[in-house]
Amino acid sequence: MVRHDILNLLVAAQAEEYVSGERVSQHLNVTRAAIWKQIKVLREEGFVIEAQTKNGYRLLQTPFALNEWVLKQVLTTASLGCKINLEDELESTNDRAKELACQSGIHGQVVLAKCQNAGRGRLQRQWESPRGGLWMSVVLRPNLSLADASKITLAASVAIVDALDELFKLRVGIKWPNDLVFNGQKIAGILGEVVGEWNAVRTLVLGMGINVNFPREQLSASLNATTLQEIMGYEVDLNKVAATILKNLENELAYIEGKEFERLRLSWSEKAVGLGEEVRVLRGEHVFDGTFKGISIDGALLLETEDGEKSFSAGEVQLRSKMTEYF
Ligand code: BT5
Repeated sequence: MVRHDILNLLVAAQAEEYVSGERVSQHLNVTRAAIWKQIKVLREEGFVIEAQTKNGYRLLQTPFALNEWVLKQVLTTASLGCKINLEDELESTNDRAKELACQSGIHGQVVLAKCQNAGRGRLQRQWESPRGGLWMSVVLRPNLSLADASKITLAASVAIVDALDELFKLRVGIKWPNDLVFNGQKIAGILGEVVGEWNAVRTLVLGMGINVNFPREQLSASLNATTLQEIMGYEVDLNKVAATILKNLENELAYIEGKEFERLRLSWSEKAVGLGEEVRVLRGEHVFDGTFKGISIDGALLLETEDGEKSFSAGEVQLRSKMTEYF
């Protein structure tokens, strides 16, 4: 794409250096007028490009909005993000990723949408996905049994928490199993789905939704939710957030494939909210009260009750706090 070629030329220039229209035009074999047209499109996409009649062009700032070229520039992964599909609008990035997984099934393929019309949570719950959020799904074909593959959603929680800490010094907590919360309000959710029969294809789609660059008011008032913009007071580079999460996730996946489960259990536990506290677990009509002791190596919740220790796997139960408002 000519636009990407122009950007490549601009970043290849030394800092503070201008690239003349003449040079771009010769290099890409297009007219200077055509280049000017593309520069205008790039500016509309959020690139800040200085244009001086005498000196030429200079790239001053890349957009904070999702942009395939910028994302590729900041990605440091080996496999995750090897292929990127970025759409303006999708029903659900998980659904598109599943379609792509069925067609080609490339490990590491990433699907992003600037907004989703039918974003999904677990159990067909709705996931509100306005513009400015990070709505991202990754196709994974890990070398794991299904039981171990289910740990990938725990790894995703850890990858996101670490990324927000690394980039913004923001400490969010994990509410078992996969909700990310700040001051008790949900800021991100994770949806892992197996594609087809595990033994046949060993493919899963990992969806991650993070409320980033939009005000809290864009979500339904009834939700106990917050956004990064609300917490920090400013917008951030979505491409950097995505790239950092993918880097962390790639590392966590390598640990899981190397069967270093205790490492994942510990780093998950460090970030958990409610550990050691009195909680209530709801399984259908049944209520269990006890102390939240931690998670097992498989990610099951361990509850110390009057009748001894009980374990609950994710998906079958709901967790409630008995004391505070953070759940
Ligand atoms: C989740 O489900 O938390 C998983 C969310 C996964 C979303 C990503 S976005 C990219 C990919 N494509 C998709 O279609 N999905 C994934 P669950 O634990 O079931 O929580 C769902 C509940 O969270 C809803 O019932 C609401 O109460 C609440 N909720 C909905 N939208 C929210 C938002 N934007 N922020 C915070 N809470 C929200």
